Amino acid sequence: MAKVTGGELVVRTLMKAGVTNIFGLHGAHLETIFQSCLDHKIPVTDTRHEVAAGHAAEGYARSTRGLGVAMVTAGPGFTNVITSLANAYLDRTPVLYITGSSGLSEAETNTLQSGLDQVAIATPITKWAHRVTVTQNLPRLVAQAVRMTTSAPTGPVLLDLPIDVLMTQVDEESAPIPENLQLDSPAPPQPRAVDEAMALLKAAQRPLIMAGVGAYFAGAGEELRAFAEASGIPVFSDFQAHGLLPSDHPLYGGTYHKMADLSAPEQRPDVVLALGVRFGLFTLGMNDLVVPLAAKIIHVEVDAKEIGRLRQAAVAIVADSRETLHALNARAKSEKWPDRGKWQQAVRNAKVERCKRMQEDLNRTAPPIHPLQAVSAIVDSMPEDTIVIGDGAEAYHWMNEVIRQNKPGGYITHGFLGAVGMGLGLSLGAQVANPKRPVLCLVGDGAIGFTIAEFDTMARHKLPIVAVVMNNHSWAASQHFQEIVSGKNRLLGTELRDANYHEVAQAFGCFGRRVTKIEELGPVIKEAFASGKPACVNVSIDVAPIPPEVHLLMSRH
Ligand SMILES: Cc1ncc(C[n+]2csc(CCOP(=O)(O)OP(=O)(O)O)c2C)c(N)n1
Repeated sequence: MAKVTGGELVVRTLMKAGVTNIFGLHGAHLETIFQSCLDHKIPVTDTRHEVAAGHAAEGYARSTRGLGVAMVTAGPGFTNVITSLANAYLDRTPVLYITGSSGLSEAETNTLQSGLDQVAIATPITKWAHRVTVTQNLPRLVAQAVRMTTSAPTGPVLLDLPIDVLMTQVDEESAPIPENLQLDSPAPPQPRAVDEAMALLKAAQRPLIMAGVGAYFAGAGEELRAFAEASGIPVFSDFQAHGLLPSDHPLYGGTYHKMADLSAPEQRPDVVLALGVRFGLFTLGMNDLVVPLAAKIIHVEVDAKEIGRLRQAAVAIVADSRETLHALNARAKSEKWPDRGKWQQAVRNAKVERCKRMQEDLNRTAPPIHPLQAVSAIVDSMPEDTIVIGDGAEAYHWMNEVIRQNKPGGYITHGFLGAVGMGLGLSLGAQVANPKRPVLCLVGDGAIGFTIAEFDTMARHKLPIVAVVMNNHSWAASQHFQEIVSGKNRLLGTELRDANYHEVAQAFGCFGRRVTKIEELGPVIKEAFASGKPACVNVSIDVAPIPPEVHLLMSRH
């Protein structure tokens, strides 16, 4: 009978789950897994810091709606990836984290990279964290981990694999690889709830659809478009659901924050169909600027605990967003919908007015470059279908004003953890998952410092990501918060030095360029993409302007 290592069983099970890429950083504890990846030609994108491997697995999952896998070694490898675990947990991103750990036979011996109960540490920030103690159990438990990670509500799982469990050789027949690793069973809505939702939407004067992260992960784009067009109801979205309806679609209003522009009493939405929406930070919490307190909410969510979290639901539907839209569409065709022309026009006018308010900033001719000018030039000169990763803080709030997307999964930015510094890692995963799509990472000069060595990972793995540093010599969101809350003369720990970040990228073999004049920016972005290399474009921008969305967020304090 053929003998196999535990590491081989892990890799065979992952392959059965359809895994074709793994992100990680080597450690002796993982050696058998690395060797099996070599044997089976499973590419491992090896990063310079474990947090980047974790974020890369998140970027892979978020850009594909599929499973991401990260592997990190025992002890410091594990502690380094914790920010990614927490990020994936709060965002419900389907990532399987594999961590090595010291051998079972060496328990409590102060051996290398040991002494931590990794499962206990990971438990509150995962759907499930488990230590495998018997080699033959690896296929069954890896399969269970994959099923838990990828089923609704999705979320991270951590498997802790002791080195001796991985190195032990067992008869392959004693550990068969399970079937049905990726379950595809989205929950349909109750017909009665669909009737109630339909009645509310038809009777509404100013209904809106909010497409959330759940709508994106459900793959609800086509059904969403069909329902919006049949009912004439305008759509707003969160970042992750951006592109479910193309940005230039006449019924697309923008990201959630822009709903705050519908502030006049005669413009406030009265019924909201919230598809896979998680109320909180991006709907401005308890504040009613985005979703009026008086609005009736039809809340469709796979996770019952999201319903009623911040807003009572007039109709609660614990179901998959695509399935629910499918049921609504089946009814929508035979319904006679009220004329929504005036309401649609009001939503379009709000968009036009917002653009007009920005025009003066866009027209600036003298340096320094206004951040809005910078993001606008970037969007105008990046190739079609570019996946945009937004990091920093104010940087991506500026991007929110101008981004245009025609496909979903092309705009990935902060979730509830608000983890500054995750951008380059997310970009690695997005680029590996989408080798034919250009990837642009917009990043603050503070954020770039967290994982700047990942330019090396990009160069070694030939991942032609274009990183654009919005260089304002400042942790700008922090600086502006200090200025507003504590006073302009009360700055501490929020200023940075100007630095040649592009030269760091060059040192790793990437394309690098500094831009100080707005007219140079578009051509340099084009040049960076055309170079076919990873790139860093270091743009000097004005620190003073505050994005309108950040004003809105800060006005709550
Ligand atoms: C890991 C982490 N550390 C600190 C913070 C607090 N924080 C929020 S915004 C911000 C400033 C970000 O500065 P930068 O990356 O330069 O982007 P900018 O705001 O200038 O666009 C900081 C430090 C955070 N959210 N995450």
